[in-house]
Amino acid sequence: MLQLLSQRADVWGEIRLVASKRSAGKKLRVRGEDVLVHALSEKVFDGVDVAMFDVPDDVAREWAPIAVSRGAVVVDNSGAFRMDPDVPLVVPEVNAGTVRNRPLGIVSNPNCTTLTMMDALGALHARWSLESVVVASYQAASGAGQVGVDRLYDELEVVAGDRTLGTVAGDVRRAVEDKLGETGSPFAAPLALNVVPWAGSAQDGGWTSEELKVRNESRKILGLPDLKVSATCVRVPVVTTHSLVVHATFAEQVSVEEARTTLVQAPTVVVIDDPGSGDFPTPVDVVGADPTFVGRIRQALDFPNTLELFVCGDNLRKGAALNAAQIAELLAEELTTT
Ligand code: 11C
Repeated sequence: MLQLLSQRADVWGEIRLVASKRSAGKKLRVRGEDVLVHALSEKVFDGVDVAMFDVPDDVAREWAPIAVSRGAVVVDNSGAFRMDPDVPLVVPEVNAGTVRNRPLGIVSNPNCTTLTMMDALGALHARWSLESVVVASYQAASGAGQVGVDRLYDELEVVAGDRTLGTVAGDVRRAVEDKLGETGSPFAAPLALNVVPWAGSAQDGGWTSEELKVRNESRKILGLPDLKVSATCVRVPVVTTHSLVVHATFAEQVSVEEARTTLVQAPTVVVIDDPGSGDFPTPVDVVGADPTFVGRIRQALDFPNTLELFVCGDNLRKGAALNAAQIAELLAEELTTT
């Protein structure tokens, strides 16, 4: 977030940094200046127009209303308020207008997996009515935070150099657990040399919280409360950038050429789709970039109104900090023009 605020247009007078007591007193670099970190308190929000929250759900639930009571509009990156009907869930390229309808003074930033496909699906839905989405995610370790990135690198160090690993059931797990212990991983299984079909917490019916977020948040952002969505979320040994395989069905047949043109014309979507020349997006080529990257656009052979897409997006940028910054900029524009 600090990096993004340093890279984007300066619409902010003062940037005030707030954190827990543990970090208070430190200085962090923002927009070329060393800025003091304040301890979280009610008073610290006085005089703040827009408060960007990047904290766990329970902290957001407690402190967002306090920031609002002190006069700020809150942009919240947690899951605490996303499905509240009085809180808009905003992706500026898709539903920017909803930001003004915020009776609680809070605007939510969507989950990174949902965000990875929203710009592309929003552009297609604006032209052809979307009826259903079946999606499988390939989620990066950084979705689980710094602890996830550290764990992936630690596991990769354990397995590096042993060319026998991954050939016998249980050998990778044993090697990782012997060196790193059986507990302490944010992932449900070893991530090195593996894929793990689990992200988030357990929910009814065998679903994960992440899969339900993709369903519920997509419906809310696209304004389609009955959109049929089915998601399976999978963690892969990638540091940063989530990828999604999207099976999107529309009310009518959509030609690949027209879909490609629509996506190319979408300002924040980049189409890389020449598989014959080996051109398609992959996480290692996308990381650090702002747009949504789309490739492998195909007409599903047995589903006449369905397109298959492979989508990649940096989960820390568009999937989190960038979208939150864009929302804050919408608010800044509104607050300076009204
Ligand atoms: C992950 N998408 O990759 C999650 C992280 O609802 O904001 C973000 C969770 C959220 O693990």
